[in-house]
Amino acid sequence: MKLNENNLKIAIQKSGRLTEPTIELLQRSGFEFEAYGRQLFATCRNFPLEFLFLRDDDIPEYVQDGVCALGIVGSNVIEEKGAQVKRLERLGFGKCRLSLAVPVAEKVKDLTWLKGKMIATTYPKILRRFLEETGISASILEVNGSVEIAPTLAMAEAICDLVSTGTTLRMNGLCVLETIMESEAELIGCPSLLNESKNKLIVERFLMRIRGVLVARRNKYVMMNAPATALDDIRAVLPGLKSPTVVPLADSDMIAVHSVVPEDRFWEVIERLKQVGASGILVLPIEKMIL
Ligand code: PRT
Ligand code: ZN
Repeated sequence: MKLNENNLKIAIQKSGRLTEPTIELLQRSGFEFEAYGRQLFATCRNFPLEFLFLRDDDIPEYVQDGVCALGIVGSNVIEEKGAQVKRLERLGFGKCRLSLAVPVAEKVKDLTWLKGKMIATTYPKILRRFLEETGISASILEVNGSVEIAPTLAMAEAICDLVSTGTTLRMNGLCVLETIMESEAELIGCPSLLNESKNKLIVERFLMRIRGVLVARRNKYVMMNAPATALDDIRAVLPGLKSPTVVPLADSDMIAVHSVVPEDRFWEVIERLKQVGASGILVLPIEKMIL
């Protein structure tokens, strides 16, 4: 298989935590391609797009340098590499926090404890910036992996590492002292390539498809029955994109109301809808949503 030079290229993680959700997002957005095994790239069957499978650490630079027009990688890697890329969209998966953690047994109260201590991390740049901003003079030990065992091995007194469930910290007798940054997978682009006239339209079409899935994931389609007299109250509760669809029912005192409700306010809205008289509430996932 040969790379088609005219196609837009997108860098994605070859094998790791972001690989599966990235491929799932792209396929759900309608891009058809094979993503198996150890191949370096794949061609999209129904869109002028090539997928390059890389180590996540290399993705920001590949996009900055224009080897790929687009890339999907964690905010933590983008920040650590300091790459000059356009941050196009937060993707809602691969969520974690970059945190400072210390031994539970030390009963540390605040950041000043770190003064003069050694902190092990794979994120020296982000950590250095944080220490400068907070005026704490501590040393940084750069390690390549298994950061969490550094305190047990007496290599460092604290660590700065990614945390998601917190299990790894707990298993190593550590706890979070401070969170430095929140991270999730992001879609990034090469500023100069995105602006090239030959790419503009294709990038726009790519973004519309991705955003169609992202917006749909953040919303639910809600249908309910209610007394016609409750309509004003229901409208006041619904945060909908535009006015809800209202359908008369056979029983003339009743109406059906359809609307879109954001996922993050979902239960609050449903509870209030019930309070103002809605019943038979049906909730449906949305496949795609184009604004
Ligand atoms: O081979 P390659 O270089 O491509 O992959 P990698 O080994 O460097 O990265 P990978 O696949 O482990 O992670 C890719 C990205 O996933 C990271 O850059 C983050 O943006 C994101 N991510 C989300 C995480 C985590 N959650 C996570 N929990 N990356 C790593 N972890 C590790 C963390 O380092 C720690 O060891 O999981 C452990 C903590 O997890 P909990 O659940 O025990 O708290
Ligand atoms: Zn990596």
